[in-house]
Amino acid sequence: MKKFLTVFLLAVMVLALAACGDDEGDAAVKSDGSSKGEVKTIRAGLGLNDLHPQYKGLVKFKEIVEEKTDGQIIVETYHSGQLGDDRTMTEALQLGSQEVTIPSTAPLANFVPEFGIFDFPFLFPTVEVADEVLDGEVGKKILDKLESQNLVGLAYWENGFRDVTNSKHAIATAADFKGLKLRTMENELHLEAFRALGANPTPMAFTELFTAMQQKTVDGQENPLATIYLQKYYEVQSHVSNTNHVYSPFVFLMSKSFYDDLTEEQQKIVREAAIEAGEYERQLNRDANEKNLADLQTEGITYTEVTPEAREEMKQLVQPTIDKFTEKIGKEIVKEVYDAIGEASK
Ligand code: TK8
Repeated sequence: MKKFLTVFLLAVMVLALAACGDDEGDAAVKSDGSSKGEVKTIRAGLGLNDLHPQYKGLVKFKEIVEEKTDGQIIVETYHSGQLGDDRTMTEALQLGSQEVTIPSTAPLANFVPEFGIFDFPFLFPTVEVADEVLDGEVGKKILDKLESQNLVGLAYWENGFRDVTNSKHAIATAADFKGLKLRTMENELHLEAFRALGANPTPMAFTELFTAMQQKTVDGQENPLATIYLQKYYEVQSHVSNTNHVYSPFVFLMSKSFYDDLTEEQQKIVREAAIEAGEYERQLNRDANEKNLADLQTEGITYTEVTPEAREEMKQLVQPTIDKFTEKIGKEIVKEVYDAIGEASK
């Protein structure tokens, strides 16, 4: 009996040691066999699918970070709303149950109102001006406001100039918006701007959009060409117009609690990787614009060119919305953005 107990206790000790050994196995081991310390995992979720430049940019971020940290930080990538929509993933970052998401600025206006400025219709004249303003002083000032929401904004990426699609008729002038049921992002300003154009807008999470168009709950939506083509909206929409009514940035968001737990060197690596991958993503998005439009037409979508005069009329109609939200968000910061646009446009 005594012998049995001795063997049993020995077996228990061996198993306990082996179990401890497994925990050690979780710590990354460098090529020379030395321990890298605890491996940190970034769960990065996107709303768009894996064909979109946004996902390709995230893969670039993953490659840079895993290489530069020698595997101390690993990045798990999720697309097509697998982890939720922009708003719910942003809330997950605040709670610390997810580490990265890259939403459009529009839903972010619900967390930091100043992001609403980037939804002012016809704000940015070109992508070059947008880059200079967003990557400059006032863009950084607005990113820094995320910290009060337990979020860190590491970089601006590109969603792009937004165009309207619908399943009813061509949109050439503001009058063509009349009565159209258009899905907008969950943002007061978008809603009011499309009401001012005569549409009948409804806010909806991106993850519900395709089904809503399929079931004719909405007649149309507005997004950049890459999204319209790569999410196959040509299957449920018959018309697209180059309204270019808003230039949408994405924001590379990280959970502040996760960021604060990184070493200074790791913080530098993830910040620089988000910027480098963002430059890559912006270029991918721009290079594909012409082909996306051509491919949409090949798939049977009717393209309508909006004339400068028609766009000017749209600008007049949405000006009261811009004036109202300038008051709401704050005249000073809005002026800073417009001044930066003026500078960058010279
Ligand atoms: C994707 C969204 C999308 C946005 C929208 O997560 O909601 O229409 O333009 O890109 O952020």
